[in-house]
Amino acid sequence: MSHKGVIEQYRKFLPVGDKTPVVTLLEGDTPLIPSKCLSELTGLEVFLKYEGLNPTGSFKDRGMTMAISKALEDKAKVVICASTGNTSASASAYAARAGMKSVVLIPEGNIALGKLAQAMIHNAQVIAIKGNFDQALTLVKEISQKYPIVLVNSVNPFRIEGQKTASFEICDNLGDAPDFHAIPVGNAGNITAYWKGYKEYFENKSSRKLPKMLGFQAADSAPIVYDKIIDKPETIATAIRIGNPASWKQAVAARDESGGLIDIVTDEEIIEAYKMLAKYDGVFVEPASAASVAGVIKLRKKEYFKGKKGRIVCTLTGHGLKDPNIAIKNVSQPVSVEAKLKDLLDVIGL
Ligand code: AN7
Repeated sequence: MSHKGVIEQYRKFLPVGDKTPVVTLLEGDTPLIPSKCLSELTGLEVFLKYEGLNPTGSFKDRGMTMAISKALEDKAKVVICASTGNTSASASAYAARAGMKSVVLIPEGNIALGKLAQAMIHNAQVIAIKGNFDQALTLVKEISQKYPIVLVNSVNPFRIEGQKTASFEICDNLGDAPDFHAIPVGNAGNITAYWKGYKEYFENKSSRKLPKMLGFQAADSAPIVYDKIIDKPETIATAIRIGNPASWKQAVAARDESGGLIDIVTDEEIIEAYKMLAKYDGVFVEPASAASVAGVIKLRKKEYFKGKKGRIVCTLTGHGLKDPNIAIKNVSQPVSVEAKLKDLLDVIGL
């Protein structure tokens, strides 16, 4: 049977009824790709959950199909979010499909080009604020409390419900939960959602074990690791440039209940993993997504996996095409030659 989106696929695990109008772009059903280089490196079986293949190029679509469907059920006309880019891309696409207006607040100068283009072409009202994501989130929370506008950030519980379906897919794919699950952490909605999904599948006897959750924050945007709000978060991975995550407590619970950890990865480690995935596995992700892989590489160096067996799943949260500038900046540049065979052969080395 062809895939009909995450709501139809996992309806019995989701708070939807017969009357819920399902707004879907057929998100989900993303590939779980074996990683040869990471499996060799760690000695465990490593898989990449490639969420960049969702309709708007990130995992946010799983949550947005739920948030927008429920907003439509409640007859909402306008939705709002703060975003480092992917939430706004997804919200604007699903709102467009539902015939709703979307308003998105982004931190001026700190959003990847592709994401900005998405929100704009989907007809969102895009407002760049002279501040960071955390300030934008505070503002949209206040607006949604005072006016008839539905907030579709991950503080909206339907977002978490939709995003937990990624865990279900992984378990269905592997026949069980993995032993370790590595994931980037920004606003901490996704680690919360995955852990909820793994627990529900386990309780439903659809899986026999629970993974240890391994979360990774960028080194200068790591409030959970340092247990303090970061007023001026910085990182090349703009998607996770967040200093006061909304789902902070839930992320800590996921870490502690699962016996996992939340650690930092530096921008250098992120870029190294980003390039490695593209070069050896043929998988192009945006920098924030590479944080999960950078984390696994870091843990391997610290011998965390030594003597351990089993499977590691790394979530790759967004597509590399979201942020082409970063790719171009971090590799050698194309050479320019005359349109002559001899010149060309010289350059190729033939
Ligand atoms: C590619 O779009 O917060 O820990 O506003 O885009 O659930 O926040 C994006 C987050 C990881 C972190 N990878 O997930 C937004 C936003 C990518 C992301 C994260 C984001 P959360």
